[in-house]
Amino acid sequence: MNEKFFRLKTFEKASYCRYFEEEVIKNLKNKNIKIPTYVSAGQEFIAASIATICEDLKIKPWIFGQHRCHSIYISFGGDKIKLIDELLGRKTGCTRGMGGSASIASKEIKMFGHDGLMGSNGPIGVGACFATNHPTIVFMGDAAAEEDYVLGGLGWASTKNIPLITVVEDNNLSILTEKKVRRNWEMSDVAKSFKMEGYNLNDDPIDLLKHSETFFKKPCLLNVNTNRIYWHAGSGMDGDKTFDRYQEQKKKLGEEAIEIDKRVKNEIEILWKQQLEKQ
Ligand SMILES: Cc1ncc(C[n+]2csc(CCOP(=O)(O)OP(=O)(O)O)c2C)c(N)n1
Repeated sequence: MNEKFFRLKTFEKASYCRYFEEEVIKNLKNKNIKIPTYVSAGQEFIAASIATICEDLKIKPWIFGQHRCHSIYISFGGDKIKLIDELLGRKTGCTRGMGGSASIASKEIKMFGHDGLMGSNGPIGVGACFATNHPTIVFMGDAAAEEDYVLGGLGWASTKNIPLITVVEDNNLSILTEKKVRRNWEMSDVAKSFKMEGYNLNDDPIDLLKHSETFFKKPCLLNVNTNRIYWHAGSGMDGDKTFDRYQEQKKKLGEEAIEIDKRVKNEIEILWKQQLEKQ
């Protein structure tokens, strides 16, 4: 895939995710959204890059996300109106207003909702992939990856050589506890010890593209270092010095990205306004 095309396509997806989340923050603050909400701003280049790669491969994977999954749903083509409605608790939401932010499911894009038990999507995704041999992606956080049942699933995936990608969105935090307090090991090494491909990389789209050669050919684990902008389940911020991949990519890509950014911001603001007026 042409590198510039890939970067711009990924940037456009990330842009939809970012402006969607900015509206989520506004609507949490003004209490239009009344449920616990997990915001993925800052981490959107992971799902955006992998979704762009899957489109290029013409593969529609099954997706097992965790609670912080708005960007996954949007990047893989989930209906944004249904997500707005879900967050507003409406029956027209993607999970009929019953799943909320943390359990987003979609038959259209084959995304399975999370049950709230951190890391449970790991072995469930492995089981689905093993039973069907359908290309599957499990997304989880760096804390979820520490759960024992995640490890059992990874061992099985490696032994059975199934078309599974496990993506650890490593924002270094479990709620507010840093990784260095919790453990002295890396998930990429754990994957290697299970004799599967294991990589430790950044959320720069090109880094992700470079590690995509084995996607769905054999099981692999990507530990992707990233940054969360907003606090767990709320609208507090981790600090204004947090590295922001979105701003970095916008600067790097220049005029074309600025155009995309403006167009998408406008589109998303209108979408939210229209949905809110339907109340
Ligand atoms: C088995 C289990 N333990 C604890 C919790 C409470 N809990 C919910 S989210 C969370 C932190 C999740 O961190 P991580 O997996 O890194 O994802 P992030 O929120 O950073 O995206 C915790 C401890 C839970 N839901 N399930």
